[in-house]
Amino acid sequence: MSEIILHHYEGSPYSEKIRTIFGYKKLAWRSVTTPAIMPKPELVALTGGYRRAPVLQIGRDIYCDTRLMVRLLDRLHPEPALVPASLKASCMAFASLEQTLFFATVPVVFQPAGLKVMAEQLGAEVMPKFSEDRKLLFSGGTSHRPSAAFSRLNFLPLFHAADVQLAGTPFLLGQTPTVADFIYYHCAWFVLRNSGVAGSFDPFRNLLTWVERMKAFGHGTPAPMSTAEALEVARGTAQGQSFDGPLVEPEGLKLGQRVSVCATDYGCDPVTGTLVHASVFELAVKRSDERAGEVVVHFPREGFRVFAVE
Ligand SMILES: N[C@@H](CCC(=O)N[C@@H](CS)C(=O)NCC(=O)O)C(=O)O
Repeated sequence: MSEIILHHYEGSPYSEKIRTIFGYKKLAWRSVTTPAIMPKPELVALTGGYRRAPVLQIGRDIYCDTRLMVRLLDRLHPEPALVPASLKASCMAFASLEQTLFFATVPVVFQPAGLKVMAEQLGAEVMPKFSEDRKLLFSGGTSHRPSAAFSRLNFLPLFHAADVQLAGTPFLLGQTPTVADFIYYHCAWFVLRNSGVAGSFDPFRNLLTWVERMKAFGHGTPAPMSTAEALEVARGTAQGQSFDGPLVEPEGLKLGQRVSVCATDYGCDPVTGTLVHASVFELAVKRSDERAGEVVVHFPREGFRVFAVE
């Protein structure tokens, strides 16, 4: 089987979700660093337009969105499971809470004390462009940049609830971790890695103990890879990965048709190609790129829309 390649950057919370899952599943992987802001020419050569972080690559198959990556990783490496059958509905409930949690934490980091540290972390040249980039990220989507008012209403209740729950159990849904823990963890990590605002978690002692438990999983075994090498892997792989779930064609569309797929919430840049699979779990589009060759780009069905193009 081809290696798992993760395109990500250090400060990305959703990337930390996947890196920590690699640690929990004890996986070896190749690490390609992408820019935190546009332009991301090599990443876009692989995805065809999708710009968010992280992106997972196996050979010529490119997986967008961590929700799909969680399914893929449980399929390829079932033990330990992120979504055990006995907790499936509970895991889905946490998954639907993920964006609320993330949007509650972003404004905490974007307070003046957090921004100061963030500027040091991102580097003097990136920071001034960051705000403009994120404005563009949210243009054309159904979501707005998370506001301080939203955070004030959600941050404390959501993390207080987790703190209370973690008083009686080592992980959110019991004795072993599930995807619920990785969802909460990457949001907490985003705040805790920023010394300007990390103190926001001081009241939550059980949560802080759990954070140490999560951190102890590490990141598995990463080995660096250049973007050029990742493009070469895509070009040089003939064998594709299997698809996720039985065929359920989207309304009015057929396999083989030329389509565009894009996220509906933010980062809505369309990816255009031939529809090669559609199930209730994923949409897959085959496209050809000068640098990446023929690739198959996979998206979750949820949170993405697909439409015919000429
Ligand atoms: N639903 C997506 C969200 C991904 C996301 O929002 N990632 C952030 C970074 S943590 C992002 O892409 N920000 C813009 C960028 O990095 O260009 C997922 O689960 O992968």
